[in-house]
Amino acid sequence: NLRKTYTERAAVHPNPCARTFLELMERKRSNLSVAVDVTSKTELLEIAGKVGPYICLLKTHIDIVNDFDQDLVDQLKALSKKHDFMIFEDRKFADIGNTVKLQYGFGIYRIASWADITNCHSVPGEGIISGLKEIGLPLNRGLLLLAEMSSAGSLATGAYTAATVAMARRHQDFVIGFIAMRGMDAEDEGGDFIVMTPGVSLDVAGDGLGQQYRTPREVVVESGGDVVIVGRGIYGKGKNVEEQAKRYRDAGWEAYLERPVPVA
Ligand code: UP6
Repeated sequence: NLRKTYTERAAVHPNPCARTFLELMERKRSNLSVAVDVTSKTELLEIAGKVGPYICLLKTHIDIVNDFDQDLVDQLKALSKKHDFMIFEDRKFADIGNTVKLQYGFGIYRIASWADITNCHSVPGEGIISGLKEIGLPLNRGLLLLAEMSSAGSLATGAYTAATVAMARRHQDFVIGFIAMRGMDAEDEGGDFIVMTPGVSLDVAGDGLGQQYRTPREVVVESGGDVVIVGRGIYGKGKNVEEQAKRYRDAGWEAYLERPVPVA
């Protein structure tokens, strides 16, 4: 996967959600996802509007928004149409299949009704995927599994990561990729998974709360990630959001173009 272009991967990808996303990245020349972790609707919409032209994917934590309402969802969807990006609710589901099904489809947020992509931990076992799939598959949604995490001391390593990749391989109709710190090529004999990597900054190494940052080049060229996820590096204190979004978009895309090309 590392050596193929997004377009080449899209052309043969069996999963419609993955295909749509890979095509979007190439069309927009962006492998940047912005993690908009702010607590007001106004701020969320303002940042989404500013980064919209530069991103392939808007990542939300919808449960941190104080004044969440259906209008926020409607406006986010309108922005995603206007600027051509997809929406990823970073819900990190972690319960039994029946419970996550309810959390995904119901409640105040009704995540499945608007988020193209969501994610879950593999710690409960495969039932979590089956539960989410019952809601998401008929809607053409995609799921990412957390195979690794960016935070210091993460327990998602080694055998846990390998078992997570094996789980994904058994659910390729719904699982489109991973949250991981590197390409999962070694483990994914057969199947094409999109690796999205958080913990990305061009300026700082950490946040004092366990987050660990690497550059887009380290993530994409050296480690084989596909999508760089950037949060505070773009909208943190004193930052010009548009300037930073453009800067990270350029850095991510340059890294993608620099990746090794096929020999044969
Ligand atoms: N995130 C990580 N590391 C992971 C998984 N997810 O940082 O292993 C998410 C966080 C946050 C974003 O929940 O929304 O990615 C990173 O934001 P930052 O760039 O501001 O640190």
